[in-house]
Amino acid sequence: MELRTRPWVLLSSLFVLLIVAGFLLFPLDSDQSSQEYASKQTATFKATRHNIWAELTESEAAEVNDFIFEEFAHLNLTKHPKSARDNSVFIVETLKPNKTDAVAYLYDDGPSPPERWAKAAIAQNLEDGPYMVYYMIGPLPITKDSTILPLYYPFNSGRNNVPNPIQDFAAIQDFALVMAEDVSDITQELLGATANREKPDDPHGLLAFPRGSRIETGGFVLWMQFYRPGMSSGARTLLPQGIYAKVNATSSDIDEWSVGEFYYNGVVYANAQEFRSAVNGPDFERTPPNLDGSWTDTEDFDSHPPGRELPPPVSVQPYGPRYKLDHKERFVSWFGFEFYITTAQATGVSLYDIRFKGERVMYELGLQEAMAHYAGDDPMQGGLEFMDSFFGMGKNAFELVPGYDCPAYADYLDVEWHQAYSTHHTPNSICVFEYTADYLLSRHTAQYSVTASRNTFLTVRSVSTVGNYDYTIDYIFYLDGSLEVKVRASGFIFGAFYAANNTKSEDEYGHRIHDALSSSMHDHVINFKADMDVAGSRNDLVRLAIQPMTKSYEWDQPEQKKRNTMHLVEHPVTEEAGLDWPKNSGEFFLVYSSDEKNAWGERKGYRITSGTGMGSTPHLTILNSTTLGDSARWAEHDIWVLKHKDTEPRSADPLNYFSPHDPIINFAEMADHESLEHGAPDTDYDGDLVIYFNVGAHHVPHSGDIPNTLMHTSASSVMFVPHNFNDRDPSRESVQGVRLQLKGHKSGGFAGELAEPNGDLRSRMDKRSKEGKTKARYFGATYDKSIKLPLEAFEPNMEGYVSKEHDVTDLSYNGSAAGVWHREEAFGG
Ligand SMILES: [Cu+2]
Repeated sequence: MELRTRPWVLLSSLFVLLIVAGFLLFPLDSDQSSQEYASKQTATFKATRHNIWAELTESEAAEVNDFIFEEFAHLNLTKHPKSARDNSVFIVETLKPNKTDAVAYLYDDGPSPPERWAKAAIAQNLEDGPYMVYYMIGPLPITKDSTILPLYYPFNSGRNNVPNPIQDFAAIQDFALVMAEDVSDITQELLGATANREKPDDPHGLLAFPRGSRIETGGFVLWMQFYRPGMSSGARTLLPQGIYAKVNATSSDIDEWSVGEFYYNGVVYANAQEFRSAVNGPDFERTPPNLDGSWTDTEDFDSHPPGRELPPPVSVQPYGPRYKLDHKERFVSWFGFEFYITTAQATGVSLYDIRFKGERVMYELGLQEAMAHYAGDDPMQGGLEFMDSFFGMGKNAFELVPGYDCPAYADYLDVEWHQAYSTHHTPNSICVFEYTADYLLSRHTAQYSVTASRNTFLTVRSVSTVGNYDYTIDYIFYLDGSLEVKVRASGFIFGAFYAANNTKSEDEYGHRIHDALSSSMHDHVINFKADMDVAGSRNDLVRLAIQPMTKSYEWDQPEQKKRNTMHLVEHPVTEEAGLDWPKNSGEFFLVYSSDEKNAWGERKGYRITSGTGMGSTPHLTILNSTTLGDSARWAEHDIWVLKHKDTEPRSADPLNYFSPHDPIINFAEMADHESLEHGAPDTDYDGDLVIYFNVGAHHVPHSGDIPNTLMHTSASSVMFVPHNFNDRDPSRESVQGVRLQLKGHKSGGFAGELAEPNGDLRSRMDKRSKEGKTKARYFGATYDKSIKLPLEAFEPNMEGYVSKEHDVTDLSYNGSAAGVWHREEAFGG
């Protein structure tokens, strides 16, 4: 995605950043289209309760904004701030109700919904400068009883604010431009290009982007690197230019900032003049430039290998959806699963009150933070790290491409969010659809019969595009009660400049993937919260180890004195802890109900396991990251178990990015080894557990990541799998499939033990079928009527595709969680 830049914007970001319909099928031979069928379903299907987590409506947001304006008149709030020195309301959104209040409404009969409150982040100048300050506003709707309170309780720092280190965004942009112009003779000499003040995105010009690094002593040190802006595909993160400038930004007054050292081809120069002298000297060692070209194009429109003349197979949904969707309450019901969908600006989609066949499974499931942490021996990659909630995984969940992001038949949901006094409407940014896998859920061949059950699942999908990466985030539900959280990444990598004539350490941090580009290793660690309530909120986490042992059995005597074998050993997890996936998958992490058992006397449980994708889901390789400080301690282990507390609703906050060494939420202080013991008379803990877990990848991009990283191999997931939760496989009652009775009524024996020595299964099936003796008995409905499908069922017509509302967020610092300056006002655009 190309950034939206202004002509005068050289620096598209401070922190970098970036760069980084469902029409349905019409059975034409039927009076009732599936769309009509679906809309009738929708019209009649109602959630039993309100979606108490729903995002503020536009009118609620306006009401909250007006209320703050009146109540906080002393702050001189402006609707069009020109810099961080102006006070303004940045965002308003729903303050999700405390679980303690919500569960009474959800699970007890009678109580009314919990009070509805809003949360606001106000850009506010305190005594020592600009801050982002959190408040809570409510109850809603606004009445004379409503109030505004500082919002402290979700933040274990004890603060409700974070200093905003950037005082004047426009001035920083200008600072970068002046720096670039001061060395234009050098960039012309080495790169054949200069910054273009009149046209910063000139593909033949240069941009300079900084990597902000909050240092422990306060203030910033910025390293800026030159980039080419990219041509047709805007591949600027593939176009680092290998000239870096250090900016001393420790003062909050930009007038006191200065450009210091330069870095090129492994050499540090004390200042621009020393760099210039070296460039003009006889012994200067150049390195080849990193030029744009067709190698960064994301598409090849011209190649025609055999087969490309035909489009590929697609999935269709001939008779309409089988899930029920209450659009208003964002409530979904599908074969025993029920849940509510909501969104937040920072974190995107969350699901609440997930039940399976009427029993509670999870109270909450949702993204907390998406981090990418790089390593390298240059000043940019060496300290580069992104936490994408800062830019907004929800705000940047753009419209989905129908028929591509989701099947043509998917249902879509719109998202609204409220920032700087306006409501942004992103249409079709969440899709819901059923899909049938290309492999079966179960099959069994017996001597006289074969049975096959389709694996049909339900997916809730969104795609968050933050800078250079597109993250596809799926919540997947299976007929047996399993849930999966899966993230796939695509887009341009954030590459490093490869000094091709330098013999030192480039290959230590990645592979050379073009003339002067290194693939730049990095870890993606993406944190989710799963507030598990397995058959109720009282739960226990146990590690069920599969262990080798040597044992003597009485029945083995006297022939076998000792037998080498294995067994199960249960290790209860008795305090808050971070766990890593065990070696050889040698342990099951099980969340058991403390109270509820199945028919066999076994505790009802769900297993948490690294799911499908490329290898086990990772945690951060870097130990005690210098860049991250205390801002993302959740990245240090694979899964975490914590006590549920209303005062710890999230593992992270977007503003952690601003103060990594003193974050507003420090996860390490949440996961602080408190006892999980419950049930004894002297404990007051109720046994309600929260799990945090990570997905992601150790990403070592290779030549195949050019132009874009591919989703099928950048995928990872965590699954929650019923473990004695039911008395037997619950998918039997809902699955669709067929049993073929091959011979008579019997079904005993194994397929290999053939009664007819010469007949293999297939030939017998064929023979019986010809003789009309094979009986096919279906479970679940069958396709019993052929229909004509319109072309749109295969390929939505997107000629002239326009979204009036499509709002590509500015991913610069200005579009981040702390960017509060009104662009038009500030820059006259
Ligand atoms: Cu990556």
